[in-house]
Parts: sequence; structure tokens; C-alpha cells
Amino acid sequence: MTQDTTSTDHYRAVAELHTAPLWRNLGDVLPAEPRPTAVAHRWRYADLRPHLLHFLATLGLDEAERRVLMLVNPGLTDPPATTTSLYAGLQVIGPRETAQAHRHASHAFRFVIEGGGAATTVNGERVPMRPGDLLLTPGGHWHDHEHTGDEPVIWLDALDYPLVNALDASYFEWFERRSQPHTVPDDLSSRQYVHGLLTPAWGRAAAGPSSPVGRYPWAETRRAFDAIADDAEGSAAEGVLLEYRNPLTGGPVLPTMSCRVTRLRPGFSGVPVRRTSGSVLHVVSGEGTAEIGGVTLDWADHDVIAVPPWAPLRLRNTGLRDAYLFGYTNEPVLRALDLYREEEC
Ligand code: GTQ
Repeated sequence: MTQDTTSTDHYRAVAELHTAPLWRNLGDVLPAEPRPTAVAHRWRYADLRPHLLHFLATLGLDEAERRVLMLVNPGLTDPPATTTSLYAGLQVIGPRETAQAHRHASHAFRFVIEGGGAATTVNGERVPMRPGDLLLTPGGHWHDHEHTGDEPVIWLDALDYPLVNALDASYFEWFERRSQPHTVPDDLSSRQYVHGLLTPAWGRAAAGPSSPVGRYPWAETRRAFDAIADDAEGSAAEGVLLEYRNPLTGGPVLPTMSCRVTRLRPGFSGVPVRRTSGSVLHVVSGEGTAEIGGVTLDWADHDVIAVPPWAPLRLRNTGLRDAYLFGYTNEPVLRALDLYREEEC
């Protein structure tokens, strides 16, 4: 038996004993840099909307339960995710439909794209959905959707399920009835906390890692931008970037996801940055480009863009009007684990 054959036999034998030689795996288990399989990708709203309307016309919620097109990153198909640790989907609901109440371990939120007359009930509080509104459904909160208007309503769903499943920490339960009873005055949490500097002192909600606010209305987001006007130059990378906050802690809205919105003036050209966090961008309105690690993607109203971790991102507004971009990232997870890094590049 030659020396080589002996080694081959040993490698085979140690593999059968469910071990592996670290010296052959070091670069894979401790890579010098993040090596995401997620890729930069843009989903055009104009491409997807006709299909959503087709399924609205042909597929009942008794069959689909949630009528959602998942945005599946070409590099993250099994299990499907939008970027590392984050999911996005486009959901459509029609007049007189209800999407049954359930709850799950995953934290979730919705960002409304178009239509009026729908509402989500979260732990007994009915919260209206208007374009540009951000609605939270933190993990473990019962939620069902209803539609009493007369036009399709479409929103972006976001969940952290890729992370929850990677940790094998999922649960899912149906509520005992199709819809929850409304036990709290409509939209109360939003009305209580929207003033920000004056919040209830009688402690209706215990401060926790998830924001107690059901809805961050677009009207307030616009007021925040209008109040700053041109007096704030914003960040060199992302313009006038505002973070949605948990009013009780000052932290991000959910323990696993931070939500932001930025305004880019016409001609804005950001400095490129890269971060260990993955993110998803949603175009509220405007036109521009996102250069992500050498790939240039153009974007327009309601498109969605996946940004992989550590990919340099450069944003430009190429249109004639202000652009508003909503975005979310897994930065809170990375910060909690002391894994967050960012650099200009
Ligand atoms: O509307 O509750 O896109 O539970 C994925 C999972 C939407 C929802 C999704 C969900 C929902």
C-alpha cells in the first residue's frame, strides 16, 4: 500500500465516522470575506402586476389563503429567500375577501403599494392600509387581512423566515376563527404614538424589542421629509435616510429587521458602500439606478431590489423628480451579534 492510498483510506474512514479534516475546509468555514449566494436582482412591478391581477381574478383565497408572489432570488431558490435572511413577496387582495387569521414565530411587516379599503387586524386592533403605510405584525401576533373597498389592494410583505428557519425556531398556528374580533379601537397604537415626542405615560405597552405601533402612516413620513426640506444634506450614500423607530426604545421596529425610507433629490449620486447586512429596497416613487457589485439595475415606481451582503451599493436618481425608496435590512441581527460592519468602497 502506498502512502497516498493510505491517506485516501484514512480520509474515507474519517468521513464515515462523521468527521472532516479542517485543513481541507478552513477556507469554507472561515472565509476571508462574506460569500453570499444571493445575487443582486431587480423585480419590475410592471412585469409582476398583470400576473397578480390574473391570480386575483382566477384564484380564490379559499385555495390560496395568502395570494402572494414570493420574490425568489436567483441565488437563493432552495429554500427560497429574497436576500440573505430576508423574504419579500407581493400580495394582492380583492374586494370582500378576507385572509384568515394566523400567527407565526417570524416577524413580519407590510408596505402598501396601491389601492384602498383594506385593513389588517393585529392582536384585535384593526389597522387601515393606505399606499405608503408601513404595518407591523411582530412575531407571535395574530393577524388577518380584510378588504371592504372596491379596487385591488397590493402590498409588499416582508418576513424574516429565512433566518427563523435557519435557526429551526419556527412555529405557525391558525386562529380559532377566520377573522379576529376587534377588541381595540381602530388604529389606536398609531394614533397614540404618531406624535413621537409625546407618548402615553401610563404604560399601555411594555417596552420590548418590537415596536407597539401597528401603522406608520405615509402622511407622517411625508411630513418628516417636508420638515427637513433642504436643510439636511443627508447621508453621502443614501440621501435623506430616515429610520422607522420603536417609540419605546428608540431602536428598530422589529428585533430582526430595520425599516428605512430615503428621499433622493434629482441628480443624486451616492458614494458606494458595502455592509455585512443584506437588504431589500422598494421604490415608492421615482426613477434611478442601483449599481450593486458591478451590476447596474435601473428602477422605477414600485420595483423591488435585492442587495446581497457585502456587495457595494451605489444609488442614483436619474429622474426629474424626487425619488422615495423604502428599504429594510437585517442589521439589528448583525448588531446584536457584533457582526455588523460597513465601509465606503
Ligand atoms: O399576509 O400573513 O407573504 O403569513 C407570507 C406569510 C404573507 C401574511 C406572506 C404570511 C403573510
